[in-house]
Amino acid sequence: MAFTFTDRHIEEYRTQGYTVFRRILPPSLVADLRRVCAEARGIARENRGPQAQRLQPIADYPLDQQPFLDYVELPVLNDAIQRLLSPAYRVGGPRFLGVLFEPADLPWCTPWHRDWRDNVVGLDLARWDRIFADDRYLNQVNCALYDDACTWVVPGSHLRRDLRREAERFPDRPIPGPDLEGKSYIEREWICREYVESMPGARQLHLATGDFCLYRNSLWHLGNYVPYAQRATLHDAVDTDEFESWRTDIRTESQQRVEAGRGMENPNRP
Ligand SMILES: O=C(O)CCC(=O)C(=O)O
Ligand SMILES: [Fe+2]
Repeated sequence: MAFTFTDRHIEEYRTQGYTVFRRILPPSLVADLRRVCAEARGIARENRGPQAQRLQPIADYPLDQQPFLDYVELPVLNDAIQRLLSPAYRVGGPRFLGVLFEPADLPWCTPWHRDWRDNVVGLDLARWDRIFADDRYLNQVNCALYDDACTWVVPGSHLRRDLRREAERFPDRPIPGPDLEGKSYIEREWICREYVESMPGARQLHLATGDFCLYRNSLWHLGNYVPYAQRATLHDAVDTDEFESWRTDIRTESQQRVEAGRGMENPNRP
């Protein structure tokens, strides 16, 4: 059935921190995007090795940009985003957008995190704290070109700071991922799964081909990856002027704080 926008999308986005526009991409666009993303996977692995998680932003690479522009301009998608939020919101597009891939060799997962708070080196945490519950900021997209069950979230956590049980589970900063050193393929798969499920309230997102998930990246979330599950998932923003200029300011400020030796409590990923 063709995608239709409903009030349920609004309610999910507000209360759970994410909603899925099921099968919103038409099959012809999925086919075009798959073709160009297969090339993107090759570039990502050439540049960053077999375990590369992503290529981003797509505009920086010698790829056919047209399928990504077709995605940005898709009328049904823009209509749904504007009904959910307002006409001030737009799809990020190639200058922002990346593609997430499966690893070639071994399972791994990211640490549990809230984006920006936990993975921007030098960030002044007060800057994140001031905007984390404001819908104009921190809207992120995973749009699946193959069925994708990599992402896990704690629904509703976008509305609040950490609960005591979450702080008790992850007392250290930066938040550690699982220790996979020297482990075999299957051991890594098991250890990651245990790590993922150790977060109270964790829920697995199941996206099917053509699904567009819009989520607050202030949610507790992570990505859990196995080489046998082929993945090409567009990773984008739903952007606003406010979020765009906040990102620019934060990058400059964080860089300055690093140079001054401050704000090192949150560098999950250097
Ligand atoms: O792979 C995913 O779906 C999530 C990745 C993620 O959260 C990140 O890299 O910050
Ligand atoms: Fe993230």
